[in-house]
Amino acid sequence: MRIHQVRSFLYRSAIPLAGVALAAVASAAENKVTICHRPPGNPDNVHTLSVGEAAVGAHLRHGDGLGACPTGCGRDPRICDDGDACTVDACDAEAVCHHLPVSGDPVCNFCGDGLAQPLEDCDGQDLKGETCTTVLGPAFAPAGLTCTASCQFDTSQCLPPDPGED
Ligand SMILES: [Ca+2]
Repeated sequence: MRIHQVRSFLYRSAIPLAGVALAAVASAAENKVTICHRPPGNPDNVHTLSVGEAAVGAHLRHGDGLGACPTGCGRDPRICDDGDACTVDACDAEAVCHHLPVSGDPVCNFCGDGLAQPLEDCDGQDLKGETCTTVLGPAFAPAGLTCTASCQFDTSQCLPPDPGED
């Protein structure tokens, strides 16, 4: 073959060969399955494996699971415990810890539960027994004290005593 004939032959051959090579790679990738492997006799060594499709049945029979092994709190929800008795600790489906404040407990500060806890001036109707007089002094009548949505006293409605009260 002359050089232009060789080039032409290589060009014609390369395309089908590249196609075969790509098909082999794709086929190899399709035949791999991700499993969570629990080694028999060594259950603490749980780890994610990629195995051939043909081996999946045997793995499932000895207790492995399909898909990657859970990680983080998905594997051990106890790691979400923040040691704070005023939060409810939970692990969600994405293995992310959540710490939700406890509502309605006399010790746990939770603004909006209607109970004035230690770090709050007030909460809703619970003014801890305070009045305009106790908060602002004797120059104000008792009535008018309210609580803001952020659990602080609102004294905007506090007024001096009615002069007729004397
Ligand atoms: Ca509260």
